[in-house]
Amino acid sequence: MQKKVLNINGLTRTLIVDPEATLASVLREQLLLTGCKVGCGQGQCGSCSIIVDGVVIRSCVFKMKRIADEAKITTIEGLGTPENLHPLQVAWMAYGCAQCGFCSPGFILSAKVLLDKNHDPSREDVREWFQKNRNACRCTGYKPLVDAVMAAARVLRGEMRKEELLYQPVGNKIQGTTYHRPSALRKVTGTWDYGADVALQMPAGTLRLALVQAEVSHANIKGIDTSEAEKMTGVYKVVTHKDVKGKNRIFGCTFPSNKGDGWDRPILCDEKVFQYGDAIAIVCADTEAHAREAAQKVRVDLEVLPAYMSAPAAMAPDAMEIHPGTPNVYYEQGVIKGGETKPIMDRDDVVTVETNTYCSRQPHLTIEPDCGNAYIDGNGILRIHSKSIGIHLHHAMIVEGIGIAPEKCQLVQNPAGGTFGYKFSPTMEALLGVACLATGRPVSLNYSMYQHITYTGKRSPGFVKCKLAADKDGKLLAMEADWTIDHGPYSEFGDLLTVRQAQFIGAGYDIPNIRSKGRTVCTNHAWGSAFRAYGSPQAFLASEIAMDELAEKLGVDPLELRFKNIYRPGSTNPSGQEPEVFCFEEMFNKLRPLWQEAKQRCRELSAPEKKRGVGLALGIYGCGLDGTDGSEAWAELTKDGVTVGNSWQDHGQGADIGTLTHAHEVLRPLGIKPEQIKLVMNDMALTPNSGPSGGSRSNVMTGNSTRVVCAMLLKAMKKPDGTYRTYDEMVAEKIPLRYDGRWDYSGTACDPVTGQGTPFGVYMYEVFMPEVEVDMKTGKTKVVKFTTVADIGTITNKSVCDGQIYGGLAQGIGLALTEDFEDLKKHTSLLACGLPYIQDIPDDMDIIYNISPRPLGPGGAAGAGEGPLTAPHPAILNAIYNACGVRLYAVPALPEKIKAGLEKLSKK
Ligand code: MCN
Ligand code: FES
Ligand code: FES
Repeated sequence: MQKKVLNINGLTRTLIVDPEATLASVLREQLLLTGCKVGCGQGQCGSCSIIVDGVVIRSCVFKMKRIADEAKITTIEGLGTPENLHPLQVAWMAYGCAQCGFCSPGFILSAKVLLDKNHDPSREDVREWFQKNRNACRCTGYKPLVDAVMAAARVLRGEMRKEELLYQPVGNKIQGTTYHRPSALRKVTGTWDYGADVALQMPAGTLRLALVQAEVSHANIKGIDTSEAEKMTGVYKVVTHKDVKGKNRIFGCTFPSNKGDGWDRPILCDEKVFQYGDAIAIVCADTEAHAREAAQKVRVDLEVLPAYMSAPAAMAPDAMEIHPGTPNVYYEQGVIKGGETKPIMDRDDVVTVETNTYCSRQPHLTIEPDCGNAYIDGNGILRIHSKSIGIHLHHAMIVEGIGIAPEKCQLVQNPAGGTFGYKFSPTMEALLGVACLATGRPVSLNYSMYQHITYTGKRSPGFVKCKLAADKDGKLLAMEADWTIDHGPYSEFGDLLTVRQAQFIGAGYDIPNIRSKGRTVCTNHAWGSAFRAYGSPQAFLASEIAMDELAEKLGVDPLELRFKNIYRPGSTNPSGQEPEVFCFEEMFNKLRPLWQEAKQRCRELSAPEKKRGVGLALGIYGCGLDGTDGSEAWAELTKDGVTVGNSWQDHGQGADIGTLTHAHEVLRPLGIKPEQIKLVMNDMALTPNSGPSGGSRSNVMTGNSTRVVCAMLLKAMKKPDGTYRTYDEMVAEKIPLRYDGRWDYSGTACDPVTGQGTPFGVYMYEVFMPEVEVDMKTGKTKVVKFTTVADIGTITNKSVCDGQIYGGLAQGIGLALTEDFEDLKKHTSLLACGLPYIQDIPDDMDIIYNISPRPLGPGGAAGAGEGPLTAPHPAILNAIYNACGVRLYAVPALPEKIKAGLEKLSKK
């Protein structure tokens, strides 16, 4: 131990510290300065950035012994107060930079040092700075962050006032504007408490948990010996499957035609290990360090079995059933639309192309690792706080497995540092519940980034074949597709993902005749969880490369071929459903002149060493769960305004501003200001079932239910003369103050044999046009410009939509070029998994909105989150082909693959 005298946020403090401890741990754990966020813990993400003597320090890897006495330390808590924010904090709020907000304190402090040194930086200076300081953001696509730094610099130079940065409502209207999200202030001041922060604030006696995890991918468990671990310092209990009171399985919500029963995922492994990282035991101890140490001492006797690490391996005739009794191919989905396709494909006057693509096991790479807490409250209710983006859904999936009456368990969402869909699956909820019940004590569990990456779900790889047939004029006549989804060992939502291929392969085009078939396969690689744009990246990779190949074969421009075939009145999508709006014609017309310019630019800027190319793809996504979907909310008049309650879980996308905007828009006739609307969200004790925040459904579903309940309240307040009753008048007249309501979409889920149905009432439409530069020596590809035309209906909040689209495009660039989680030994950190940093994402990104109000959308809006990640990657692969002639059918397009392709071409 060592005494340190440090100047922290302007005040001299005397601390006793372990010289080997990191600055981050001292700030967070000893001083509870939890504005210092720890993401990777490995110096790779910059979320823990702190200013020490005017230098940006990644405090998670900076040991206390390196800090000189009297060092001046500035944390986010010392930068500005809510009453007097630093211009960077205001700019972060104004430009929508704090989406999940987990990276915000680190970025803001890093930018502060830059602006102290350079009062007038260029955008490139800012980008270089964030690159050099490893500041990583998974949500924003970086461009808004640069905008914010440039704006803050203007304020600091005295060219504008910081008050001018934030949008002030004109005519009391916030819909469609850049009004900041209600959570932004807490995010930029470091007081938005994520799960790991909540854990530090829990009372003494809280047990800290560590998992004993499988280090093989497939095995029979012959015995678990916890005796040595139980004797370790600080250990309270080691929980195994024997302590689980219930079924010890998580329910996978499987479809009736699934060959499994959905009860295949253990909470704690009992008979078998199904994948690397599977939880076998939970050590509950006084400190996290003690729990982790003891976890090493649990002995697990395993009989290792052959591991089937991809779908083809698990489909081999001699492969054993991973879940005995259920075939590895456990769900099949077909499409039968229109007439037979074979006679069309065989015709002499028809042009056909066929692609065979592979979409990878993309990792989510949130900057915040998974974490959660649980306790039993004064009413004997087990309360589980986690990053769940479906609190009611997850409740239904876990209660029977834990062995608790449904009414005795409630889920609550902690502020989440991004999920991008991995939290559509329960991760640690059941583990927390089991540990809390087995010990009777409050518990908390934090994954390290290694655990987070290796033991949360991933995008399921898709092997997709797509054959298109067109007449000589390029009019599509028929499509045949075949797909195989590697869904890892657990069936939850694996059938749904397979249905998504039926819905999206070839979507966007009027294809009258389709015959397709696909299947879900159980493997021993990472379990398949939802990932933004769920299912569509696999589908569009195949059909959007096929469209480019068809254009080439026909000798027509790829934009014009698409234009000829897009949805027009009379068209139906692959599910046989008529699109709710026909917006593609306008979208392509907007893009056409830019496409011509881009082609010209690429020709002009291409050099023998670095070639440029431009590509196209379209993408579509539905807003909702398949078929019938609904959402509940409530609104209550209070003395000070209106309180609105719903369970619109927030990944970071902006559930708060969505709720506020929809409520405010309906309640505006009252003259109510946005700040008079209080939000109560995402706690099963207080908020109703609004459904999960997946499938980009919430802006439509919960936007609508929020509007419905606000309209009910407004109606109740209306007087015969058209004016509105006050709170006191409502009370005096004994008119109810609270209104509970719901909104439903009644569609038909797609049939497993024909794939036909009316799964979604509202869709998002997007066209992607990236420009790339390929280094002809190394094969390294850079996206230098990205233009997209998006139709997401009426805009609810402009900076949210911009941020959703920039962020989605950035993830598409990662999917196309760098990201993967295939090699369990290699792909174990943000860096090794290929997380894009700022220099990997172009600053030159343009969004063109085409606004077609949706008949069923709240105020005409669709969703926004998933559209931008549907098909940016085939567009990038098409651009690579345009640049250098190398045609790739699999992502990521790593430099070595392009280089090999170039070498092959040069030998021709
Ligand atoms: N929105 C809008 N105007 C529209 C459409 C949407 O302002 N016309 C806003 C909504 O109010 C909401 C946001 O855009 O704030 C996204 O809305 P929507 O597409 O309905 O999606 P959900 O709210 O259901 O959120 C989920 C969606 C999904 S499925 C994933 S995955 C995802 C995503 O949104 N993960 C995200 N966006 C993310 N953004 C961040 N920062 N982090 C994640 O983990
Ligand atoms: Fe410190 Fe990532 S760099 S948490
Ligand atoms: Fe940057 Fe979410 S806002 S990681």
